[in-house]
Amino acid sequence: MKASQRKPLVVAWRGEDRAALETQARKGLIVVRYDGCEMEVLSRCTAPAQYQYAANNPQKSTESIRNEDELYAAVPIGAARLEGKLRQFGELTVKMTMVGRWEAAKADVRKSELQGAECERATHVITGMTVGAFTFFAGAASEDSAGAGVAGVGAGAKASRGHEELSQAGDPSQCESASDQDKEPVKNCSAVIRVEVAELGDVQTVCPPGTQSQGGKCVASVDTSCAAGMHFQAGRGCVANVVAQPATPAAAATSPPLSGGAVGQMVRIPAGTFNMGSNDGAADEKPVHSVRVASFEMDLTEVTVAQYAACVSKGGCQPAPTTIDWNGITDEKRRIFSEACNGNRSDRQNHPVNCVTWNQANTYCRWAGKRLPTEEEWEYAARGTDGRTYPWGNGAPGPRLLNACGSECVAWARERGRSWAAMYQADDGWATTAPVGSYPSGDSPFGLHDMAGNVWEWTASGYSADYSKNRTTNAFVARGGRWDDDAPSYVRAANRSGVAPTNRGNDLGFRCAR
Ligand SMILES: [Ca+2]
Ligand SMILES: [Ca+2]
Repeated sequence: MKASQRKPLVVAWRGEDRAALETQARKGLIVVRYDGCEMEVLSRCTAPAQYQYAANNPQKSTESIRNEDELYAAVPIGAARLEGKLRQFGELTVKMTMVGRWEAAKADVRKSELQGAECERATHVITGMTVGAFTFFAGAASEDSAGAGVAGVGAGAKASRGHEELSQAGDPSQCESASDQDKEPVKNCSAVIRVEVAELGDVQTVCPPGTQSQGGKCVASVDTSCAAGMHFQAGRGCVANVVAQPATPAAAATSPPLSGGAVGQMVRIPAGTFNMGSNDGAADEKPVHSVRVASFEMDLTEVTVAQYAACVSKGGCQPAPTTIDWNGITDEKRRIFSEACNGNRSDRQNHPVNCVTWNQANTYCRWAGKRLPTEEEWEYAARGTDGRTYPWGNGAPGPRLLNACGSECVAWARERGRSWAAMYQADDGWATTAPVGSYPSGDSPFGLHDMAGNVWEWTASGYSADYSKNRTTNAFVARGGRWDDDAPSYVRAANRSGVAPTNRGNDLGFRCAR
């Protein structure tokens, strides 16, 4: 199942079926039978947990669907019924105002824990639901207002083909009164727009010899073919034949005097052209497009607690925060998970600094005579030119390749009353962050450490809903996945996350470029 199909929009559902989700959510975890295209709610089967509501300030978003691939990725449930409308109108559009999310207190439910009737047919539980108001219509986004209903206008090849409402729920004007302090969705703005599903814990994909399960699909265990200029190395995948020597500290002498001096070893990344993005991932990774990146240098590792402290002691940076924060965070979450902030931990000097805002990351890089990398530079540095999925190649993530959520992290979460899923059924040695460079088998083709996992990394680039859209400055792109990720898709080199610049996550750090 593709990553996008784990977070399907449910805007094509019948109104009463969506309303049933709202009702059911107040009773307990929703159990479903889901095959990627059809979802059946098993209302008589229950899972032993509840949802908690996490509110945010109203957030507007528009999603455009222009071909069948996008249709099946965005609205997998009911997509077959919509193919005709898509052909007729050329485009389907979802306009959303989101005010919050129901979050399951427990995500890794095992089939044996289910109670009630029909549970033997269950495949997934719903672990999250985005709520608010939406309009789903056939036609382009621009045809929703002034030109609505006017067919055949325009002289160009892309003449307007009109507008037809397909479904609608909630009242966007009611959503305006929502805030991140809400304990539950505001009236008339509580429609379920998108659900997130997790496979039941003991459903396993059985794969033929020579392949392994990856996000529910069987893929070749090891791909030994490499692009020109690279060779295959057991345990590492394709690596560049020549890896440039790290820049010497002397090279930093040419940096502007703003700098506190070169901090952290850097690797020279040669200029190159690569295919950025992915057709297998989320909508924001599309379209795949060719990008030419000029030569630059990238920090070998994520910026560490000790490196950041050097900037603080010289007056260039504020102390690293010791709490997490983002819009809509609950007091309970802040209390439990701030523990994983490294800034004040003398035993974590060689761990990545985390819980820092975008501005704090940007300030540090400038102080060091560097800058944050663009997301183009970041993705190129992570995957090189051969189209590989992960920094190490195409093999599934495992406990020697990266620091993600293995059995150690599930146990850590359990001690804190949380039920988390594992990316792999093994112990990778570090429950939260790991010392930088602990997983050299997972290095990128240029020898960079931890380009998958450990902490997400801030980039200089504003987020866009996909590569054809304009970028915003309300959110910056973070890359690479993190220590608490439970699905391989999150640590793919093409995966993107748009993060508000003031967010401080215990799974979010950075590295610098120049
Ligand atoms: Ca781990
Ligand atoms: Ca990382």
